[in-house]
Amino acid sequence: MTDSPFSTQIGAAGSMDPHDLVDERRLGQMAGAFADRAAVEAADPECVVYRAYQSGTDGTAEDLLVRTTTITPGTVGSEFHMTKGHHHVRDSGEFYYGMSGDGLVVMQDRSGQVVTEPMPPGSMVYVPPGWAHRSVNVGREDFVFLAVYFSDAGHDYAAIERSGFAVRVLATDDGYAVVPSNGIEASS
Ligand code: M6P
Ligand code: ZN
Repeated sequence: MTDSPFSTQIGAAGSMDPHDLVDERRLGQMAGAFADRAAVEAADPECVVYRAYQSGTDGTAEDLLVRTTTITPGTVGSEFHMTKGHHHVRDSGEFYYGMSGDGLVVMQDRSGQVVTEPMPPGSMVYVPPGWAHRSVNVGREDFVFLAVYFSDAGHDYAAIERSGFAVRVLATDDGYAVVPSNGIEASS
């Protein structure tokens, strides 16, 4: 819990100074998120897929957290680098703000309905309560975004690890395509 007012300086590349924690996710830690098993095995497990800086720590329902996430550019097979994706343990909303690079947010409610929203610099996306969310770097540079959510929201990865999102975001000759996951071999 953060019990005093504070401020932090956010850099263009997503750094936060000061910050309370840095979370770095490497490919080897999220191999199951990507569909192409052979591509995962051929890739460097130490490759950093994203890095997040956070201010404020998990605390009471009244507290908010702010977090920047920088997703590196790249693909695993033809699937773009992305976050694992999660529901909140306590259904609650989240604001995303696109800072730099080309991103896309994939959101899916518990009935399976999917909505994707591009997140160019300056855009704000609202993730309503009950919608799982995953961010994808669909560009060639770092994709940096800022997130604000309740500090007691919690990350529930289990449902996404079990059945995944209904769509995947793949690289194409002229950008990206959002395609149904059906028929794409899942690696977990
Ligand atoms: C955003 C927020 C964080 C989340 C991070 C990475 O910054 O939604 O809560 O941890 O993205 O997403 P994930 O944990 O699903 O990999
Ligand atoms: Zn969230």
